[in-house]
Amino acid sequence: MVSARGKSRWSLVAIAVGTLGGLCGLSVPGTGAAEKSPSSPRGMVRVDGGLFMMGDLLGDGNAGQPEIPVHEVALDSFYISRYEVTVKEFRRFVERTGYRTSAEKREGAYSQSPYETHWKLLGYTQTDDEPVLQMSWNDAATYCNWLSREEGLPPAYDEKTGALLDAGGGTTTDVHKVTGYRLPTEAEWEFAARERGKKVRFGNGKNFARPSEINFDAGSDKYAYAEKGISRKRSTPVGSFKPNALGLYDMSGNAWEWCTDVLADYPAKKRVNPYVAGDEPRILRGGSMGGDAKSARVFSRYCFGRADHCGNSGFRLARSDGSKDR
Ligand SMILES: [Ca+2]
Repeated sequence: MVSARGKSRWSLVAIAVGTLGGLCGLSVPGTGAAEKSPSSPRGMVRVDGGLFMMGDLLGDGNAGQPEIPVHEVALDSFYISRYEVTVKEFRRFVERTGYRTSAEKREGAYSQSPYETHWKLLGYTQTDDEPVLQMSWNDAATYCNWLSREEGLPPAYDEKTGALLDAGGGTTTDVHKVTGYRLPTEAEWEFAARERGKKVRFGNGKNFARPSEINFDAGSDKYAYAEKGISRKRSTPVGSFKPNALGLYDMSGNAWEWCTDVLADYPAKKRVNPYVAGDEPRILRGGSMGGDAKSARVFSRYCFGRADHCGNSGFRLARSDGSKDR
């Protein structure tokens, strides 16, 4: 479990990033809306399991952020969505259920910012194929459960506690006993973003960030591993930029992506299919349109409470494979 001191430190990180996220509610000229979007239905990529060294292998992380110690992780195979969940997909869920998001219910942090928005009111107009934003972890988990039920699968989450559920509806900490749609674990997310654990800095398989290749805030040139350029401060259609070697789009940048885990400091010892249970805060990965290149690194970790949300927060889906083949 994370220490009280650790929680305090992370709360400050979350607040700083949340403030940044609020800036994305500003209306600014869009630049990526006309770029190509996926023509085929959204699908998932099977990621073969394996061993990798999780954590900041390149030494770029903030001293106070626990991207280290680098430690060995073994993962079984899993599925992860090629794209972030889109406005169109989320709207279908809302139209069929009448669901109201945390932001619409004024739950969680950041809904009271000067740029108060929700997924239908962002301060700029999104197309249907842009990532749904202002998502809380609770919103993402509820969407996962709805989609599971739509397809006749057992729901993955207890929506009250945020706990994972196995196929029989019992609470589990073994992610591979979860049958329905869920969020990726933090380890799965990093493994997939790093093309099955390669030593790369960004989720498109590259070590240098260009705003023509990743939707991040490139308005400053603070880092040697990023090109200074445009700060869109808005989403781009999912799949606007080249994917990584696994065929995954926007693993760095665009929407910031919720993971299923609760925050904890990394241990030094090896972990197998790691999943950190608990209440909150929950992990976000990959940086976003409103974050700088440092936050878009595949190693970068942030967190919010379960009902918190901001103009950058979205998600993508995962499923367990069920086989033990690492
Ligand atoms: Ca993303």
